[in-house]
Amino acid sequence: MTETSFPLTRRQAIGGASAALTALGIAPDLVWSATPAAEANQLWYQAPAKVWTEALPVGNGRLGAMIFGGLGQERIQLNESTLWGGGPYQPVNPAAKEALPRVRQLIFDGQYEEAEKLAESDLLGTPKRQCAYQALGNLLLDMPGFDDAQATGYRRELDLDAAISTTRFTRNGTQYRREVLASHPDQVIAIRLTAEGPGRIDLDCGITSPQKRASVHAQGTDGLVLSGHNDDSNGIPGALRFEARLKAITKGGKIASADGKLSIRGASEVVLLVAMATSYQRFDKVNGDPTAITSAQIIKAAARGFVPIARDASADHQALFRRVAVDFGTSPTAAQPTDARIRSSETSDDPALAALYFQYGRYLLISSSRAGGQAATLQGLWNDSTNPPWGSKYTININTEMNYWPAEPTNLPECVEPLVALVRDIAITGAVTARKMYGARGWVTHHNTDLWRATAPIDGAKFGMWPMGGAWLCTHLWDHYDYGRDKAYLASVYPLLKGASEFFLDVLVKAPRSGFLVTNPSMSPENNHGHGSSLCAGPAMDMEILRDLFDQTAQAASILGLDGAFAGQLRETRAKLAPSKIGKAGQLQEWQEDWDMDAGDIHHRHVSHLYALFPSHQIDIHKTPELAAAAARSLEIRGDRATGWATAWRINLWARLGQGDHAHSILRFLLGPERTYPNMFDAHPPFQIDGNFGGASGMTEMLMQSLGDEIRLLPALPKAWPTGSIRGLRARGCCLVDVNWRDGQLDSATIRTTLPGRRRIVTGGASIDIDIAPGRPARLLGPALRQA
Ligand code: FUC
Repeated sequence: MTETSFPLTRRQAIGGASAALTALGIAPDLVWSATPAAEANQLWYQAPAKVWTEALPVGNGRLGAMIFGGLGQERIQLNESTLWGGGPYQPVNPAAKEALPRVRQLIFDGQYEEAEKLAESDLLGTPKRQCAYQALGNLLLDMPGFDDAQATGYRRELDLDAAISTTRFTRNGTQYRREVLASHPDQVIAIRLTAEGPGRIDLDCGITSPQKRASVHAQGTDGLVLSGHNDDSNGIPGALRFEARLKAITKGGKIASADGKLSIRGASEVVLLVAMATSYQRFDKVNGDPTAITSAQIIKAAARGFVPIARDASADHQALFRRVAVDFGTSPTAAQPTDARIRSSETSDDPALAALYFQYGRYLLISSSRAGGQAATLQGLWNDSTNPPWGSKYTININTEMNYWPAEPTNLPECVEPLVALVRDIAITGAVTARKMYGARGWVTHHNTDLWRATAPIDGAKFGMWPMGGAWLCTHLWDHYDYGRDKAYLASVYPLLKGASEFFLDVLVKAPRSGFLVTNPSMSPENNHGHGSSLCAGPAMDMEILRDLFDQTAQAASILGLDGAFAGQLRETRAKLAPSKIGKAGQLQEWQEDWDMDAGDIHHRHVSHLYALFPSHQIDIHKTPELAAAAARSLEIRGDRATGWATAWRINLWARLGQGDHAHSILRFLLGPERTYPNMFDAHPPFQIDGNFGGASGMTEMLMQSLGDEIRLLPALPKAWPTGSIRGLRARGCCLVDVNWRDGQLDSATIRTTLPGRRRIVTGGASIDIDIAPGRPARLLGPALRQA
């Protein structure tokens, strides 16, 4: 490899990847390292982005950039994950504790409208809204005198494997190239502009910001600094300082600065390094020094230069990305630009587009959720507004959880770390909410949280009065253990599980008619049951989440040899929770009463009561066939088409029901132009990233499911993917799974593990019990399943 060449050669990329794996404590032999065909992992286009949902995302978990690929003017929109509105606050409503028994009674008396009114005035947090994630700025690159009409041979692309976006075009016989990446090791956005031949690059470079309290100044002749202060939000004073620092490194030509802009003339190559930081340190601590942070990062990155930065950034990304490789088959449209394929995907099947969407989901998770940083928001990391839809925050009645559905099975467990860190925070702030608003032990979070880890109910009683957000997130803490079986990690999260359980031991109440224990007030998110409100007691989803929470907490206690009496109390309480019921339409009942057909919208996007089927395993086609049939009936009533995330949830559910063709028909809708923007971002609409992650999870569930020590291969393989393979999926209990299929049946599979023991492998009607151990992978041959 020469000094300036990039991307990497195959061997160098894998070498870098395995070194990075070792640093992560992961044995390289447990990782399937693919060297994918470049084009199979690329999004590409023949014209610049006109709007933001055509621009291409790069991210390192903290710094994000959206690249438009403009000709005469390039816009690179910038994000930093801790730039939110407002500052530390505690939204406890002191009136809540006194009003709570009255709201409960109104609900038990069937006075739902009155209950909602009282909850609205006395139970919601103060303020009633949380703070928003916000855009930081834009890097604008102008090529003076450039006439777009002169350009030929235009192509822009995002390489999901190299994690680099490249724009190429020719003008007056000169080929121009721009590469943009977000480096995790070097914590900068790095941009390189090159042109064939000497001295061909003329460039004016500026930074703008939508933030009201921001200003730009030049630093010497080759640097720009954007500094500012975040805004107030819902009456919460802005408490953050932020800074973006740019340095230009040129080869040849001249560089000068004036009026907060850099002007470069006659250069052969330009490298731009951008560092960004805020003063955020924790939800209650905002005294970081963004000037010191960005200065140090720029000095270090500038000393390294573009090629080492790019090489290390790709190797770091590939250590995660290359663990899974997929082939769902090809199609005649596979050679077309990505936007054309999306446009035609509903009418002409494109299995390779589905594979690209799957890998894009993994790319987006790696790019938006890295250890030490913030969890992926409603828009992951990418947001060009100061007032984005739903604040681009954490909606935890489905959306944040969905973001992390693909993380464990598609072999990205490190990306879950920011979610675990978020739960550690909300267990602290949520303990105050539990004590002051409910008079309860433990901790609670409702349907949203933000950078400041607010945990009170918000937005309106009919959306926010749902105390289960923290409990649902706890199931992700358990899953992280169940996949990796690391007891030290389990010990570190056990107090969070225990605290979440304690809250419910204190607030569950006996339903007067049935005598079962229920939550009250609560709701089945965010569905109006048709009797005056969404507020109710003991919706099916709450009972299902609590069964998992209590089971998993008790199991954690027993694995850790702790709290025997407490675990016993959880088991006793679990037995008193209201059970699942089948209603008059043959459906799984969403509420204690058989109200499903009275609901305000029987096609509602939320399918909360089906949590028991997916993501939970409480309902299972083999183990609880009657409930599974009722869940299928509920799904039929709801219908297949919904908003982005809700469509994606339906794919996962039909996959759990073993209905591959049904799951696939919904997937085609998700991949089509109504639910996928040209840049492959999910359309809620507007853009919300959960559908991307939920879609990747749905495809995983079609090909492999794991439950305890059982691994199901091809449980919902659609006819549209007759032959293919997937390598490197992760199953519960430290297993890695490669599957090849042919003519719609299992051809062969390999199961590897770091944890010796017996596993049951199931496919079609066949099953086999095998003993596997580290270094002794099992190779199975299909379709009848025998050991090779
Ligand atoms: C919930 C959903 C909406 C949207 C919002 C962010 O309120 O019901 O569809 O996803 O979260």
